[in-house]
Amino acid sequence: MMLLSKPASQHFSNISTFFPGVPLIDLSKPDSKSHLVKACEEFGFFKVINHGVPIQFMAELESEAVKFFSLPLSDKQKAGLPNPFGFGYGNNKIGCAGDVGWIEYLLLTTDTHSDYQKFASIFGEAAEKFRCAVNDYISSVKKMACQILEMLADGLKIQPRNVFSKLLMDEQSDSVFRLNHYPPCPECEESNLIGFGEHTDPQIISVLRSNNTSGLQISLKDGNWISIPPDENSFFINVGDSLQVMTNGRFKSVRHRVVANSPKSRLSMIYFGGPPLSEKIAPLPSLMKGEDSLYKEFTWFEYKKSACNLRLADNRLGLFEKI
Ligand code: GA4
Repeated sequence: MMLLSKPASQHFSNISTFFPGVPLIDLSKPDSKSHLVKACEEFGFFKVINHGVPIQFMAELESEAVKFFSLPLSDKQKAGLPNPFGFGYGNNKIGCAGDVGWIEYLLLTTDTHSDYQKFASIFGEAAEKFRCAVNDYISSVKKMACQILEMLADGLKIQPRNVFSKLLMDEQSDSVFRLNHYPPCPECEESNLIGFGEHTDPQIISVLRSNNTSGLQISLKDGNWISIPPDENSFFINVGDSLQVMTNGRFKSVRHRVVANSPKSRLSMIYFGGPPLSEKIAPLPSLMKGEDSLYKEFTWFEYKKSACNLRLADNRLGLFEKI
């Protein structure tokens, strides 16, 4: 991988080893709804098991991703430069405001048919295998994300139960998918090298699966950072900024980051379930019970556009909070 500059070492305080208290949700259990609501309120983050996504889809996509990231740089760059509204390959640079990380990645829309020309230009004949692996994986993970969102609506006792999930199911849904590769950096082991800097996800819900390499950390309400033990057979779910707004701050979008000082490669795949660009993002009246909205009204397009010009660590929702 080409680095723009020598990796900067960062000094973090209060990082525990692995944190045992991350909520674990068994999606096959009927009583999970209340646990889900509690996890979204307390952490904005949880791990799910018995998720119904075939392990074979996870393994196949991982193997296609490993093949992609093993290609010569010039081939990977055929995907074009990434932008938050589309497809592309990125190396070290994240977003448009100057953030960097020890990472290379592929950003994809969730409509693999419209991206097919780009796949074909990278993979030639192997393009269809890659596209199918992405497609199978996204379809299955999206279904699980919708199931979680419907259980959350039930847990919050609001109707209709597809009030959140319909936004992901909408044909115009602006969801994104990304494959992240954090190469090993043996000489950086002591330095807490930043793979992906701290941020919250702008969308409604994010579904992350990684290989068995550590690196993911989340920030607790008290500001302490904790490391999340990897688990290649489970998924980690993040509440995004949009869900925080729709619940008028009851659910918290979780601040997270990836440190990349592992002797092993970390590979993650993340589905970001977002609303249509024209959707108004505002607290649901059924959740307000007489309270005032904490946010000014905005569309997903306006939020996404403003996010592009800010640094990764910035509080993007700050611009839309009522004073
Ligand atoms: C974080 C979540 C997703 O990975 C992403 C990221 C996007 C990008 O990589 O282009 C952003 C980042 C993410 C938040 C703020 C902006 C946009 C980089 C950045 C500095 C694809 C997304 O939707 O928002």
